[in-house]
Amino acid sequence: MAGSQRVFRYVLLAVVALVVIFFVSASSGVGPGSGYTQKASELLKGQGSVYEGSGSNSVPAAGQDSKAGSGSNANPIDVVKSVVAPQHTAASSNTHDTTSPNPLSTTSSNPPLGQTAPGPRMNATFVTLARNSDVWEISRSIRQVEDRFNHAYNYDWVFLNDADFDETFVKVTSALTSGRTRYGKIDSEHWGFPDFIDQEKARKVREDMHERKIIYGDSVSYRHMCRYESGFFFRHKLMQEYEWYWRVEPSIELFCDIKYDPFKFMADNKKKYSFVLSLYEYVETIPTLWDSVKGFMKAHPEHIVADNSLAFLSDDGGESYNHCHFWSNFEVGNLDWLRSPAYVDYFNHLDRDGGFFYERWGDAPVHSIAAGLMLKKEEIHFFNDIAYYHVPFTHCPTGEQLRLDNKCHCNPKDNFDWNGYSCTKRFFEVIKMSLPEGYEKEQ
Ligand SMILES: Nc1nc2c(ncn2[C@@H]2O[C@H](COP(=O)(O)OP(=O)(O)O)[C@@H](O)[C@H]2O)c(=O)[nH]1
Ligand SMILES: *[C@@H]1O[C@H](CO)[C@@H](O)[C@H](O)[C@H]1NC(C)=O
Ligand SMILES: [Mg+2]
Repeated sequence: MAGSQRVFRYVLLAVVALVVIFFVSASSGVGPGSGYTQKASELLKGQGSVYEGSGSNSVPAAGQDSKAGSGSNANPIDVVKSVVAPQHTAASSNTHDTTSPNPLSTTSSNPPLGQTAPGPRMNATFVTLARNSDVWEISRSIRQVEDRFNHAYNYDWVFLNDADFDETFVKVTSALTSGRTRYGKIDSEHWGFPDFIDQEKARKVREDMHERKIIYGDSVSYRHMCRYESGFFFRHKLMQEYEWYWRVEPSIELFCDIKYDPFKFMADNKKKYSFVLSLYEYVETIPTLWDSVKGFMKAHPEHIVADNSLAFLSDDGGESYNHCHFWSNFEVGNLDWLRSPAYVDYFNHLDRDGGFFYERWGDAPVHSIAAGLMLKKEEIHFFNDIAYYHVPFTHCPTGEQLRLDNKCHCNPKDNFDWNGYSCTKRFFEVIKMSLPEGYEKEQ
């Protein structure tokens, strides 16, 4: 009897094993996981060809839309999405749809994170300046912007680069975005040394700044980037098509849901420029910037607006600069203002003085000073409810209820706003706005 019991145990074990194998193979064959595996391997294949240097991996210059819809040059990822979509609808009516992994689902697309927001859309786009090597860092940023806001609004996203974007960059970024993606190459006259710059003098400055260990002090490309963001991105052919922009850099974080349209908020409230973080600029990078600004004010008094926020920039009525600026890695702003004669005259004046190359002027103080002198106070907006991180600073909204209502995941202790190195308190004073309720307890 002992022998037949053992045989029975073996048979039982074999049956159990077969059942397990059956379920595992069935679910991995058609489950959502397999869709992703396929997509991931396709991406890897694509990347491989880029590294092998197939020669045809560059995107043609400015003006290419990657999400062209149903045309022959349609994004392969969009094609995948549209092919599987109807099957998904059919599967979701099945009662087995709630298991995970779902053995009956034949789709690889996620249900939408939220419904599309009703109402009008502004003439607006996200804009990112990036290198191909930034692809994974910008992917993190895009994912957060989409999850926290754009999945419901589907605004376009313009990517700009001084080189051609490669296949991987285009594929990955267009897969992550809910709106149309567009890829532009920067004209060489917008990215390079103007002819009036003395190369020898500029080189000596870089060597000197390198020795003094000034951040990016020896970098040529960083200077081109700062000059481009100061004076040219809004004039790019692709950007000419929009009235509003939202700048996004690699490796940023958004900590709260954004449940309304910041572009529409700007338009409805007659705002032209906005910020979330402000601070004092590193003086070594801009020793003569204010001299150049004073030269501009003298040459173009007609561009200086009466009800400006000079008091945010200067403690002595404009004699000297206090180095306060809005951090420009986040900006929601009006492109028509940047393209206005006032701003263009301002940029040209600064550019002629050479400080983008003979010093290391950043686009943040350049934009901020323009906003402070050429916009009315009330045209500049502080977005307390857009929670944001760019190394090394965090803006975590003041006000616990606001943070809870918007599902924020930042630590309020990390908020930089009421820190002594922030200029945000000064901004509140200048625009005569009372500080947010409870700020004392959150500093
Ligand atoms: N295409 C291109 N983009 C650049 C270059 N240098 C910087 N950027 C972009 O310009 C922005 C600012 O650069 P980043 O390295 O973040 O500077 P930081 O934030 O001041 O430390 C980011 O969006 C970068 O991706 C460059 O040489 N070429
Ligand atoms: C969007 O704004 C740009 C720049 O102001 C303008 O040229 C374009 O006609 C606008 N598009 C629409 C649809 O309003
Ligand atoms: Mg950055």
